[in-house]
Amino acid sequence: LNQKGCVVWITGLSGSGKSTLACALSRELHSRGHLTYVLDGDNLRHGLNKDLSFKAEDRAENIRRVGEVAKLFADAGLICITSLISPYRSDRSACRKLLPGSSFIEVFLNVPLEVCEARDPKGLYKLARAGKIKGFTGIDDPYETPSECEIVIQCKAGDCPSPKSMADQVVSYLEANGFL
Ligand code: GGZ
Repeated sequence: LNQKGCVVWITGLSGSGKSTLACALSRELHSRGHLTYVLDGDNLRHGLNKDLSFKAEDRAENIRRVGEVAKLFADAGLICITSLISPYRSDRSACRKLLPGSSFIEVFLNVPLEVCEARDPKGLYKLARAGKIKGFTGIDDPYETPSECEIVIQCKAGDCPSPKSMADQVVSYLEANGFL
């Protein structure tokens, strides 16, 4: 395996397309012969992190655990792609500190709340607006916009890049920085 491991940390609102990007990126990297592993927040909350709620301390613990696991994959030389809302800057920055050099690559999937809410693939925004889910990110819990991210993927209403073109943006960064 001739590959420098790293963590591609995708952050953004619920419904911003993090899992879709993670999947597209993973496919693209596989097709180029690279080993990847995707850690998806929503999936992990059914197993490793099923003891955790969405209150701030539990989100912090969720992100800490995933950061530690991502570090293990990166140590093994894989490109580990994570997709968690990871709404708090301090939690993301703690994960960054776990990784050596420039091998923590933060990707902000910048999709306006209105767009995510209009998509509402699981109907969670609707429930949050109705007060049936409390502490929902973007509604009554904060999302802190990244200030130190390596990549910003911009999406405006009615004008979002395709999953493939989002993945290509990340691939270009990985190439330019010696990870591929
Ligand atoms: C945010 C919530 C909440 C609350 C349930 N706030 O879009 P989804 O549905 O499929 O993925 C979201 C997932 C968020 O899990 P993460 O582990 O990524 O969150 S964090 O990084 O903040 O720990 C969403 C669903 O869980 N979900 N309740 N209150 N998202």
